[in-house]
Order: sequence, then structure tokens, then C-alpha cells
Amino acid sequence: MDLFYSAASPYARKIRILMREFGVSVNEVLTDTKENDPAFIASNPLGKVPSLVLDSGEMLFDSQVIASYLDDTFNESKWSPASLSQKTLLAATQGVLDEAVTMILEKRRPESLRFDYWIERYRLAIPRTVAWIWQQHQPALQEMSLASITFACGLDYCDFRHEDVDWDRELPEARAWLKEFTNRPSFTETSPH
Ligand SMILES: N[C@@H](CCC(=O)N[C@@H](CS)C(=O)NCC(=O)O)C(=O)O
Repeated sequence: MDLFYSAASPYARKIRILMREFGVSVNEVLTDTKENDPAFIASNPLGKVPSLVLDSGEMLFDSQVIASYLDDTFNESKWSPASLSQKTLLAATQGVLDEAVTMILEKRRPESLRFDYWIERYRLAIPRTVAWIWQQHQPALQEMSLASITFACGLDYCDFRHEDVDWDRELPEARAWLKEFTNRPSFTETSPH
């Protein structure tokens, strides 16, 4: 299998963590999405990482599809959401990634094209969502799951990219959880850089 990834992408990191946790051997292809390498574009016409090419030649994207394929195939679907509440939790954790990545794109625009309105909106929405996740689902986050892994990747990504997003200001317990939860090789080997 070939996994196209970039070193900073929290979406790709989720998949690299799952590969390590499930002991799946994969050829990780470091990709600069801007270069539009033909093999990469053939794996995902959207030009986004992660994308996975199976040994059969089948192509899988995006990260949610790949994560659920890996969990179904190598982990008896144990980490996938079953109830509506678990599905909503996973959507909220994925939403934190989406907002944090969109926010960095907005911050990187030339100043004359940058909308502070959107940056401010994400800067508020991320800690609000983190607090909601923590308050509503803290017990579930103690276990490994697609949601808890996605949540940890989102928080680490916020620390990596957004020093102005103080998601832990009123949640020191969540900060302590992140430190403990990510203290394993699958996380330390895939830290964003
Ligand atoms: N919904 C997608 C989002 C993937 C995504 O946005 N990846 C970013 C990197 S963090 C990317 O490849 N961006 C390059 C581009 O859009 O050109 C997923 O869950 O995999």
C-alpha cells in the first residue's frame, strides 16, 4: 500500500497513527501537494492528503474513509463510532481539524486579502468546540477510538499552528489528557513539523 501524506497534515497524521497502532505495513510517500505529482494526483484528483493506494490498485480518500477502512479491516471496527452520539463526537473532532486548517489558510493570505472576521470566527469556534467535546464526551476520550485520535491530532495541530488559539485556558484537564494520551510511539513518531 502507498500512503501519500505531508508532515504537517493532521488528517494524514490520523492515518499514520492508525497504521502504527494496527501494525499495518505501508509505504509512506512524503508529498508536497503543490507539486501535483502525477502519481499523487492519480491517487486523489482533489490533490489532498491523505490518499491511500491499496495493493489491488484501488484508491481511497479522504481521511474518514481511510480510517474506517483500516478499522474495519485490521481492528474489527472496534474504534469506529456505532451510536449517533459517537458519530457526532467524531464529526466534532474532525470539525476542529477543518477549522484549524482553514484558519491557517486564511492567515497565510496576503494582508490585503485576509479577512480578520474569519480568523476571529475560527479562533472562537475551536476552543468552544473543544470545550463541548470535553464536557460531553470526556469518558469516551479515555479510550482509543477514531474520535479520540482525531481529537488529539486536532489539539496538537492547534498548538503547532495557532498560538492565538488558547483551547486549554479553561481546560487544564484536557491539556493533561493530551500529554498522557499522546505519549506513545504512534504519536511521537508522527508529530507535525
Ligand atoms: N477532508 C479531507 C481534508 C484533507 C485536506 O484538506 N488535506 C490538506 C492538508 S492538511 C491538503 O492536502 N491540502 C492541499 C490542497 O488542498 O491543495 C480529509 O479528511 O482527508
